Amino acid sequence: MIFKSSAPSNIALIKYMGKLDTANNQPTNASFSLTLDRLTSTVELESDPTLKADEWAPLTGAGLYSIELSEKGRTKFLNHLDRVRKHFGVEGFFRVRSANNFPSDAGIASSASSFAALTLAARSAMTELGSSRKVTMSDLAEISRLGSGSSCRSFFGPWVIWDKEGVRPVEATSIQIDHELIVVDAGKKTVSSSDAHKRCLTSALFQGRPERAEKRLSQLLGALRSQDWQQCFELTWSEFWDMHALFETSQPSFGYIKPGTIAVLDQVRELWATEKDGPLATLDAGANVHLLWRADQSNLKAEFKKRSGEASR
Ligand code: 2P0
Repeated sequence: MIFKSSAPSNIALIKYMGKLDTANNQPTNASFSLTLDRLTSTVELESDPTLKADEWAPLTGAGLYSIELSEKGRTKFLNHLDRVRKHFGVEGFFRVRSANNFPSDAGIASSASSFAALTLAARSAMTELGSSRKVTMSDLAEISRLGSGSSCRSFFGPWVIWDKEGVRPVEATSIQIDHELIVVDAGKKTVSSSDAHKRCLTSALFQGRPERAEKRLSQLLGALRSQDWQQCFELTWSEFWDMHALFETSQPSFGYIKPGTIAVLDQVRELWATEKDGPLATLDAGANVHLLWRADQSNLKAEFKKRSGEASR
């Protein structure tokens, strides 16, 4: 029997960075994200009574780009499957296959979508294979969080808060968003997100970080509700710099920002300066720039593209 599920990625505007409890992915502060419905991971579980352990392989198929997982990545992924299996109290092993609908060199982290898709596929499998345990979407998000923190936000959308009370969708704004990713560097990260969570705690700037993130979250929700786009831009901008400053001031320091990142950010700020309007910009734990345009900004987006093309000539 084969069980297949897909789940979307998400981009945080207020970042989950720093854990109170590493084993449980308990965050030091609330985070807030936009679910990226067009960027998905698909996981397939094949139940096979002859297997002596779970196995992982890339999934192939139309519209899919296969993933290559490191040994560490496979172990983390299969450990999560085991966690879900134990939760549902079902026996038996699976052949696990996974892929994304975007190329792995597109610079998009697929941990959130992959773990969410694995949790959903595993739930289907366990239910079909005899578990009578009932779970809500919130329960599944909580289980998924234990595998990879940011994945819990992928169970809802479009806007999602993850805080001390759990993870839930929030009616942040009626503004329609057009997400664009500017790929600056598609190479592999030298410091994984999980390590970044640990190392940022060594920064002197970590003092006050949870309070700054919480304050910014409440300000950003206010700005989104009142449709004060410029304020949304300023808050989102400060937030990603806050996170990257933690990286750069860790002991020892590390960083993801590349010259190309700065060039794109300069162009964004230039657009805001000349047009008094522009996209929200944010960075993940990587060099690539995520831009959030309002749906009514298509002309401005075209102008930005034209200017960026001219600047890179
Ligand atoms: C986020 N990131 O809020 C932040 C911002 C990256 C930068 O959550 O260790 O893969 O699996 O819980 O979720 C990436 O970290 O880390 C992340 P684990 P995860 O999206």
